[in-house]
Amino acid sequence: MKPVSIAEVSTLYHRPLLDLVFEAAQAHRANHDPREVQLCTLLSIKTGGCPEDCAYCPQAARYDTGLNKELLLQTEQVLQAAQKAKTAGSTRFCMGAAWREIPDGKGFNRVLDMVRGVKAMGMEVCCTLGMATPDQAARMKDAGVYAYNHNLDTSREHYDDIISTRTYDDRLQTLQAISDAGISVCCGGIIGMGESHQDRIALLWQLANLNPQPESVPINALVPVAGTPLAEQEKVDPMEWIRTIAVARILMPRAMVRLSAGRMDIPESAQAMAFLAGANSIFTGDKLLTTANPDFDFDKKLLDKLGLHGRPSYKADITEPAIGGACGTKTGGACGCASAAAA
Ligand code: SAM
Ligand code: DTB
Ligand code: SF4
Repeated sequence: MKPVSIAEVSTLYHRPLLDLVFEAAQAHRANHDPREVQLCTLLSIKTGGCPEDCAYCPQAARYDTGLNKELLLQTEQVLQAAQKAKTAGSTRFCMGAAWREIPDGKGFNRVLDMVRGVKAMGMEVCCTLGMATPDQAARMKDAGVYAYNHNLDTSREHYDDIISTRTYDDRLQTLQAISDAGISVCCGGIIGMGESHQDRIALLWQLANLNPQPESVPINALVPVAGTPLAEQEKVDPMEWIRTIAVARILMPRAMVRLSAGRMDIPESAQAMAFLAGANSIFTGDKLLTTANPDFDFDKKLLDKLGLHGRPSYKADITEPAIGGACGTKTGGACGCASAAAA
């Protein structure tokens, strides 16, 4: 992928919204089945008590958010939750821990057991456990971790206003270790933390220039939690959320662009527009890690209304026949392109 300049990202970002959505929809249809949405479910396997100071996070020990701390769950509890998610149609299970970095020892060994168990169910396994070393990344790969989520969160310039206990370069190093181990990188950010448009542009620019580009890009809208320094932030304007999604789709055409935190406050019609603008993945189930998310039933109805359906697990690994037409799609005509349908 040719590097993109920050000026190019800025020009894209500032385009009239509907032009941007139209172009993003074309990029989406040229690279994905536009009817398909990846359904992922999160579980917090170790909750709260985190030593970091991420200003948005209800799990940071230093903020009084009223959260009940929980030690690392037992493998059996996790496998039960994964089975429930699978039964509800989810194909990726993501385990999150409120750790600064992965601690070597019993805890990590137990997480690797969880990974093996979830993988055996046929689900894609994702982990988000904080910073990881190359050796830990290799062990996760061996156990069957498919993707690792580690977000840049915001621009390099805005980062220091949000987190002081680890650096932007620490994050880039973990991403490198993950991708070197052959694990798929899931990396995105949060909007609505008081950042400028320029900060969003810089974040999107940084994500698009990761090498390789992330396989999935979670776009979170801040969930302001009482007790955190960002508790009083104004809610993100859904049109700005859609703009960010559209730019992510155009810059990272092959990635899964995920509607992540914040959907509870975003009207259904705006979520529909986000799918048009190229989003093709959501978190399902009534809880994210510690905060609320639309329940399975709400999302099922939403997808039905829009004519969307779930994406099978491990689809990226299945070699698809080159059935694309002039538009470059591999959707066998699902894009609506006459040349693809005829091919
Ligand atoms: N402790 C690990 C870490 O920081 O990498 C893993 C879990 S952490 C909660 C994963 C991501 O959740 C963060 O990087 C952030 O992007 C997102 N997140 C956390 N709290 C949020 C909030 N209140 N609103 C939106 N996104 C949030
Ligand atoms: C991501 O980017 N968003 C998810 C997932 N990766 C781990 C987490 C959102 C957490 C929102 C706050 C909470 O529920 O604690
Ligand atoms: Fe800890 Fe992760 Fe929350 Fe930061 S985002 S405080 S590292 S759990």
